[in-house]
Amino acid sequence: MAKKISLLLSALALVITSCLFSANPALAATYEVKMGSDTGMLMFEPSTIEIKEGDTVKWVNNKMSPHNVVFDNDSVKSHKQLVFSPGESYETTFTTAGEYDFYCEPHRGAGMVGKVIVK
Ligand SMILES: [Cu+2]
Repeated sequence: MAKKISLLLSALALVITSCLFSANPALAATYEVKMGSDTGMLMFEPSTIEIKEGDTVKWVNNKMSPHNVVFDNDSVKSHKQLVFSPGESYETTFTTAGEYDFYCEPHRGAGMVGKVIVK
């Protein structure tokens, strides 16, 4: 009788353990970066963003347009076409870990630069 109970308990433990270890699939996320701060500063907000491989950065036009997003020597990630209206946006998905610097062409001299860190 005792043996039967212990067998039942170990079976139960196995079921619980397998439930705990069935990990959720990692869902890709989208992170927003404002182009122009809420206070009207010529900057990306946040200027540095840390994401994971497969995640997407969405740049949303906010204030002080026109803006664009340029990654040096990378026409795939860049969005050179200027945005003028609030709410206009660009998206880039990052599939490879690394650090990616970008800037806004009209306002680079004013310090409107940013960085995407992909882990
Ligand atoms: Cu700009």
